[in-house]
Amino acid sequence: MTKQHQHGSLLEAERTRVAPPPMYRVLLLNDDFTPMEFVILVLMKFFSMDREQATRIMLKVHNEGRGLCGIYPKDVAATKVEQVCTFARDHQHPLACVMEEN
Ligand code: NFA
Repeated sequence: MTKQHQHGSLLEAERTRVAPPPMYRVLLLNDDFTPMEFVILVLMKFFSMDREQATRIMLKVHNEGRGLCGIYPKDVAATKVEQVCTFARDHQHPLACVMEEN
């Protein structure tokens, strides 16, 4: 490493390091109509959960009003929300999915 590759006392790799992307929580919200089994299927299909994990999150949403599905960069979180909302609407269920900045 020669002098031309430094600015002040910082190496190039340190100087050009960027901040980590802002992360977003994706949550499911409870309602009185969407079947429990449908919510479990959503968690398995879009959040890669096994049935046991999906059942735990579904029951948390059912009992507490909302539950965390995952934490992702903004574009990934927005895509998950869109996919879940579209899938729910396609099956005539009112299931709501939202994202929140961490
Ligand atoms: N509360 C819904 C019911 O009793 C189940 C549900 C769970 C809906 C989680 C939405 C989210 N059928």
